Amino acid sequence: MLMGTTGQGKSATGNMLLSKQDFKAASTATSQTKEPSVSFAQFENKKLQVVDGPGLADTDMTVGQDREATTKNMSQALAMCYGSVDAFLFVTKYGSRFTLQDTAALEDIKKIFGDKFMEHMIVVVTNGDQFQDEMADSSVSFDDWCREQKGTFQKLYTECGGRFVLFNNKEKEEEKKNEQRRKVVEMVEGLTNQQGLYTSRCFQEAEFEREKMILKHKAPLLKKEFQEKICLLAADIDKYLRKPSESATMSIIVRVEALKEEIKKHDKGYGVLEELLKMVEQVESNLKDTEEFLRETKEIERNLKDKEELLRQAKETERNLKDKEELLRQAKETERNLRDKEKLLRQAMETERNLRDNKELFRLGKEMEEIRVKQAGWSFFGTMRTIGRGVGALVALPIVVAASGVGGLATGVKDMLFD
Ligand SMILES: Nc1nc2c(ncn2[C@@H]2O[C@H](COP(=O)(O)OP(=O)(O)O)[C@@H](O)[C@H]2O)c(=O)[nH]1
Ligand SMILES: [Mg+2]
Repeated sequence: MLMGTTGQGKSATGNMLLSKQDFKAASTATSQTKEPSVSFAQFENKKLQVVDGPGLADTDMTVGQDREATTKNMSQALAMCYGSVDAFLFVTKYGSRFTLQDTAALEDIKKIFGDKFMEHMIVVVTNGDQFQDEMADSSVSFDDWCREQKGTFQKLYTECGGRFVLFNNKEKEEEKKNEQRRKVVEMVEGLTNQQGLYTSRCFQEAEFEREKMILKHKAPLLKKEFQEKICLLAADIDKYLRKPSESATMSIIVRVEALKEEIKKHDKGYGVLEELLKMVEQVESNLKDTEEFLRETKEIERNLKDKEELLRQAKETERNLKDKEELLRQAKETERNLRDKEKLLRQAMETERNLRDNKELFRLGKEMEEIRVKQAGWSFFGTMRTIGRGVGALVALPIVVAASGVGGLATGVKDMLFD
């Protein structure tokens, strides 16, 4: 499977290997073949199957706009190999140096295909004609030159076990063409014998890192999108805090939860969008803090009102008490007055009684006087009667009638005097 950034000579290399022009080689780096294509050929009794892998535009790989599509194309290319690859031919042009773009592209390809990728990689350095021209006057071989390289190139050379091949796609001599074809085929065979095949299982094992890489490249866009949503949410929370209501709280809570869920869905547990999740959680925690603060303020307000009410009641009680004291004082005064009146009454009654007693005494006195006067009269006539009775007894019975007449006369006189 051929791979690498656009314009490095993938299609030309594929055509050279197959000895036919099945892959469309572009003359400019701008025209690219993004879709993979496959072709077969016979080379020295060996059946060759070559997949012209998806062209990774430099811009794609460095800016990382569409890793998802690239991965899709890669997996499509893998399917074209029936799920197993003998070798990945990473194509890079001699003379253009091993650029940062190449490094970035390779890093992403490694993530797409996983750990086993490097074990199955061969670096094909195209523009062999240019190399030969430059080295024409020196005895430096391609291998010598590779070993002399520094930096990322050297790192890559070591990493893939020195599997570097120089390729001249402009070669005209058939023997030289076959020679370079043979070199690549032998290297692939050696690799397969040593490492086995790269299979779709290896691809599956790389899924986690691949998805994470895709997400990482999508992250800036996603972050921008979510940051806008978070800003809107924060603005709405601010509005809500100025005029809190139960329905607004509910709607904000629902939105916070939905946003968290959406971020988690995109993150798929890779932690790439962790930062966004933290932002939403921060907004959520601010909301909770403010709500708590508002609740506390309301409670303080309520307590204050309660206290004010208590104070008011206490004052009223005090006022009532004073009123009662006044009433009590008045009652006592009334009682005192009553008692005074009672005393006066009692005195009046006593005076009356005394008066009555005096009157009685006076009456009794008078009566006694009268009795005394009567008694005095009675005693005179009694004496007279006794004398009369004595005289009568002495007089003879014949004069009893005359004596009784005198007695009756005396009694009639007495009754007339005292009744
Ligand atoms: N001189 C020279 N040009 C080459 C070589 N290989 C490819 N090219 C040219 O480089 C350009 C890009 O090649 P192409 O195969 O389309 O690159 P791809 O985008 O990787 O498929 C084309 O104009 C090719 O003719 C080479 O070995 N020597
Ligand atoms: Mg191409």
